[in-house]
Amino acid sequence: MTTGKFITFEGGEGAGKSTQVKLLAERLRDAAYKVVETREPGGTRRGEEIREFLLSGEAKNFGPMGEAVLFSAARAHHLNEVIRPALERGDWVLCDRFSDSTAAYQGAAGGVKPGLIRALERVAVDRNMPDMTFILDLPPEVGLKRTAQRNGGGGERPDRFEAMDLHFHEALRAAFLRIAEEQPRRCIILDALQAESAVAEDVWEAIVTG
Ligand code: Z5A
Repeated sequence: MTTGKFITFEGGEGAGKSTQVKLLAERLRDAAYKVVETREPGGTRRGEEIREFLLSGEAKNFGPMGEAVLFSAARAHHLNEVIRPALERGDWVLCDRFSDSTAAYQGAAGGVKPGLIRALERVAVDRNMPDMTFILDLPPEVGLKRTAQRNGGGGERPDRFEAMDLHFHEALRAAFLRIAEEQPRRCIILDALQAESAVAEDVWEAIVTG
């Protein structure tokens, strides 16, 4: 593990992506690697503004295609400002969601045609696909229960995507599994029903074996 790698974490709500980003970052830092932790949408000041616009539901009237364009614009900026410079320095970049989320949420579950999703990916991401992507897989009802508990027993309003029905979340799960099947060299499916520490062990094993 001499130079940095671009690692992304994908999956449905409450699958444990943010938790695993933190655990892997700690482990890499303990091994003296430089690590940048980031997320999508977000990662830059402008990206966080677009995040607020999208997750508040204000952009919903643009429809899934308009939202896909906004996610992609934020992504292109994030790559230019944060991800590429970090990789050029030799740092590791751990990103909570990336372009597979656009393919799953706006594409498979949202109905934007695969050709349009691929075109957006070519424009926003080009050759900067992740070296490795962990797909954290679990039944959506378990993930949604976890996020409701984390948000204080459901007292907080769900965001634009958390508020979608179970059918949408099941379509998402199937979409992530399909992406992993289509791109087995990049994607690793993890059983996210396991304890946090067990998932973290699976992540670490994949990182060291490479
Ligand atoms: N979106 C999109 O539509 N298109 C795109 O292109 C992109 C994104 C990039 C971002 O929201 C939203 O944007 C997202 C998709 C959409 N939809 N929503 N909502 P976000 O970043 O706020 O939310 P998220 O990405 O879905 O993450 P999350 O809900 O915060 O979940 P998570 O990061 O996967 O899980 P966590 O925060 O690590 O864990 C959740 C809770 O479960 C927490 O209390 C943990 O302590 C607990 N946890 C974690 N792991 C475990 C295990 N293994 N066992 C038990 N409990 C656990």
